[in-house]
Amino acid sequence: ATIQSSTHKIRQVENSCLFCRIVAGEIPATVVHRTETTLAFRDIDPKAPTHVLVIPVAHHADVIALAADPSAAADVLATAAAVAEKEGLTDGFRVIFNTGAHGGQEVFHVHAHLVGGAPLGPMLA
Ligand code: DGP
Repeated sequence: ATIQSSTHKIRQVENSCLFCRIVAGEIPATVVHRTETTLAFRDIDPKAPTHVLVIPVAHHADVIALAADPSAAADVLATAAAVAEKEGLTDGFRVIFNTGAHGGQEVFHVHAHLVGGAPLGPMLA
């Protein structure tokens, strides 16, 4: 399916994809930042004081697919950095892409978890 964006470019939407539906406004989310190519919204089950998901508007299943679109990958990282600044994460944060079964990925529209706002402890506990 395709939908019109605000700048009238046609973009690809996967109707069955939860995060495409959030982009399309069909499912509500607490949006904290938006660009032409990215969306950042609060995780429904936050694991830290700040837990924001940053996604490309265009559907890419995982970080491997995102890496094949360098412009979208850079935009996702730039939005993560902008949200970290907006959220006041001056003491640091993590940006995590869970990938595949061993990575614990549950939603197959690539998303960066931006987590911070408290000391996060060792990553591999
Ligand atoms: P992952 O395991 O990396 O695929 O993480 C998926 C994350 O998405 C998980 O932390 C919970 C979050 N999530 C799942 N469904 C929704 C939703 O409908 N809205 C929001 N805001 N977050 C969601």
